[in-house]
Amino acid sequence: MEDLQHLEASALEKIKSLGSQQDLTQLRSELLGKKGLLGQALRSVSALPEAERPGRGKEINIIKQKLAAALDDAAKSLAQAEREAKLVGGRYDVTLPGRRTVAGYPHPLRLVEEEVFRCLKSLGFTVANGPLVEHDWYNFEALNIPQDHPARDMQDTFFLAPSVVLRTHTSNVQIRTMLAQDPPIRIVAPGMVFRNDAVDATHSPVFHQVEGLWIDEKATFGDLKGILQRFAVQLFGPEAQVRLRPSYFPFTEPSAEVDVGYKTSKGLEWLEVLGAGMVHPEVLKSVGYDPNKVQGFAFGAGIERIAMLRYGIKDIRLFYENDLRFLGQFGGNGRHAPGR
Ligand code: FA5
Repeated sequence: MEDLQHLEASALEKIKSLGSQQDLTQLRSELLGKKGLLGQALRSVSALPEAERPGRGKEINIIKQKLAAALDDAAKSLAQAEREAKLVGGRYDVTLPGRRTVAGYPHPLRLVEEEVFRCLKSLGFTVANGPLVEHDWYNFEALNIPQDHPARDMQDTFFLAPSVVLRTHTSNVQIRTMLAQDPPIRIVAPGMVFRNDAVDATHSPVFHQVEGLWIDEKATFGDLKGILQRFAVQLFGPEAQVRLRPSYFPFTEPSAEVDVGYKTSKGLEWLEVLGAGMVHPEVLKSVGYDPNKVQGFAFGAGIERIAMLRYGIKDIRLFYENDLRFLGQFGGNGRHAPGR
């Protein structure tokens, strides 16, 4: 009995003073392993008189459980102590300020697109999309631009096959939407468009447009002007002005080019940002609408041109060069600019 009490006390003492996980593994095997002290004690039970054996065996097992529990507790404390030691004194300096990850930021063209959506959604417009690779009929013919019509020269076209084009404008979505649903219609259709234009500071062969279309029984040119003015104010501030110049599009009559006026040190300057007009009766007929019953207007704006005006960017090519120093100036007021 006494020898068992001694064994327990000295084992607990050793457990308390353990310094590492390695020592703990060693001690666990010395005490509880097959050839360990408690194993030996159990084996020695058989040498005792039969009457003493059960009591002795029970005693040894109780001690075995106590020591196993004490070893488990010690393992947890050691692991915790080792983690803390690593953090404070080891490879990690917890007092160093954190390294900031550079968050992504929206592209300025995306920001403008979102602003346009915000303006038009509040007027009940919903977003519609259409294909970039388009059949000639949706891009031209249904928009009252027949084969050999001189108006096709206005939009130099990339042909993929004799009747398949990269869409030259987002107006194809007008046709697809009107074919798919009955009036009233109020959609805004953003996306990429393609033209065989030479690159310069204000032209790119791939650019973005956003199309608007409103068809119902009485949508008027006055409504169109009102929307465009609202559009200009939302995008360029309360002093922005809108100027409509008579123009020609085969799919609208009357048609207008719309310029936005903005203040510079030299006075008011104007930049053409969109084309617009009342949807031509021939277009309404081509989608099966009755021009005597419904009418409406459409407009198509160049996103790049709006972004150039809004942010004072002089060269359209900057949008596509992916220079992070340029792109980082727009999202979240430049807070995420690289290198900060
Ligand atoms: C059109 O594309 C007509 N579909 C717009 C329209 C829609 C008129 C609905 C009436 C009704 P336009 O070719 O003018 O029109 O182009 C529209 C806008 O796209 C221009 O005002 C300009 O802002 C922009 N744009 C045109 N060509 C380029 C180019 N190469 N690079 C960048 N922006 C361009």
